Amino acid sequence: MDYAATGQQALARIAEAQDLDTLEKLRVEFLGKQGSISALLKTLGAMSPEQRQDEGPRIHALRESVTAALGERKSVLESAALDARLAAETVDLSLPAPEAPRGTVHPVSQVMDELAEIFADLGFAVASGPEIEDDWHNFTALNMPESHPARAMHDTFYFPDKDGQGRSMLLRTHTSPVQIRTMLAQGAPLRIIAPGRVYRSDSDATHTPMFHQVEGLVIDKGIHLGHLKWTLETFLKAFFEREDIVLRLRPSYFPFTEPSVEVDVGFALVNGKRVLGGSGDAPGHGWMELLGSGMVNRKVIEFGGLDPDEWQGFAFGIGVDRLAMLKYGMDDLRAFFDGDQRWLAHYGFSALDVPTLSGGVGTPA
Ligand code: 2U9
Repeated sequence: MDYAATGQQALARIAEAQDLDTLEKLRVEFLGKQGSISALLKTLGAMSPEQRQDEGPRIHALRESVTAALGERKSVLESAALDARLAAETVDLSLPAPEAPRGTVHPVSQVMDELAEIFADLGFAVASGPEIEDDWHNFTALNMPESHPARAMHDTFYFPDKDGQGRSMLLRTHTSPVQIRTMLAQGAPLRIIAPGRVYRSDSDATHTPMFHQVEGLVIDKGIHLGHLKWTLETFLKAFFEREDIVLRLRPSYFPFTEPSVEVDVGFALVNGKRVLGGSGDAPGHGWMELLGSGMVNRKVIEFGGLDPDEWQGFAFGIGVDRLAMLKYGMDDLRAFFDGDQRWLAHYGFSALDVPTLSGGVGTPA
């Protein structure tokens, strides 16, 4: 049989194909299951061995030349198609870019940034430490002995194993161990705040098992309650962006401070809502308990590796979540940790609005 003529015809038609669809049809026509060259290959089975030896190589050569021609034509047509697309399609650089989804800064992070900014201005550094603590740093060094109720299993999350020194491991119940670690590592004088997550076995509308605190510690010579009161007043005025913040100090008790004071802030009732500012004793006003503080207990100064006859200090602790609620008007603490996108979009802050003192610290949502 004259395979050469068949081959020439096929190659000519392949060379003439003007698009990839036509080329694919030709491939099926020649090499598909029912294709003409496939049919020729099938005839080999019915041939005598001599005939097959003669015709086999010619049929295979025909198939190979057609296969090669299809491949070459395909790449020519593909690059022509690409050239045509490149020539026809243009990118309009003047179009606005599509909106990228934008997250928000969580109010807790925002308030922590505001606190760091305000206290930096007062000369305080930000200190941090582990959230998994041992009971010495979390309790013993803070003058909370073995018998202290806060150590009980129903208040504190313990790990089943002890550390290498046989100390119980737990999720820190306050950020105070950070101050102990900083005193031991850096000595005195010291001005630090320790913001961060803390954990207590507590859960209801106003308590979550994890919440945020900021604690402050000043250690220096001749420090007294006057320094504490001025620092808190200056901080609260900057944070709430009001000059008329009035403090009331009440005697209290904490194991780590002596004397200890509870700090109340005066508020007014405006349309049934509490607005900080003014004396709580004024008509229509009241006092709101806001934070705890005191002069650092001598024993705690000793646990921090310092001589309490030489060094004195004051310390305070505040709930950051509570501060955020008071300043930005949320009423349910639990929503802080639900991760609801709508809540975050409503109460969140733009990452581009970094709190600054000159800008009034709080930035518009
Ligand atoms: C060292 C010495 C003393 C930190 C203090 C408080 C008082 C306090 C609470 C406020 C609300 C915890 O978040 S809260 O539940 N804190 O009342 N914290 S004095 O005293 C320290 C800390 C570290 C070395």
